[in-house]
Amino acid sequence: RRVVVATSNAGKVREIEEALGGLGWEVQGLGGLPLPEETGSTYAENAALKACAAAMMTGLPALADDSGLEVAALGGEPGVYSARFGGRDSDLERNLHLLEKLRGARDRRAKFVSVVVLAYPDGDLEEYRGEVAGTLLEGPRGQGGFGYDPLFVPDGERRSMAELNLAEKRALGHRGQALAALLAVHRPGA
Ligand code: ITT
Repeated sequence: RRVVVATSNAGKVREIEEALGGLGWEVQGLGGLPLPEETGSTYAENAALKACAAAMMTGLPALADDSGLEVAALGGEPGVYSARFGGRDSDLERNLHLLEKLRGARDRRAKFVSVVVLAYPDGDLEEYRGEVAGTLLEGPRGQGGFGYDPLFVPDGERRSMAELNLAEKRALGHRGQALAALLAVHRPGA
């Protein structure tokens, strides 16, 4: 089956292709089509905005992910606003901003959340959610992944998310959990 991935984030594209490819899913990019502004106040709303827009524009089923990092010591921030945390423009600057905000903090617990929406051109929607709890390091480690991955160690793991390969991140991570739920619903014979 063919699906358009409605994201401008290359890291998400890699992870979604790795999770769905080879299981009979043909994943295609947005091909330069614009994504709507994320005006929602929840992951689910924003994921639906992106997926619906792409499904309308392409006439194909479209999949979007909206995700974020929720930091306990910051009352759950940056959460839905993770991509714009502190008004910083790059992953590196946002990671430095996060480290600065947490300087001296003893509570370094955080969780990643992902909501994946699969939208159809007729307006139908499916929603899947995944989460992973962990702790934040005092400095970055690893070259893989994207975003806050170099600062985040999932519970039960010693390596940061940026030290995991794609398959390992999928097995442990928030996006992998959401995509596994989607795959369970859509597996042949389900
Ligand atoms: P699209 O909206 O185009 O998909 P985006 O990067 O703007 O791309 P979001 O609005 O969902 O996506 O913002 C999520 C942000 O949360 C993302 O930019 C990262 O900073 C962070 N994030 C989400 N998933 C992550 C992951 O798996 N690893 C590290 N950081 C992640």
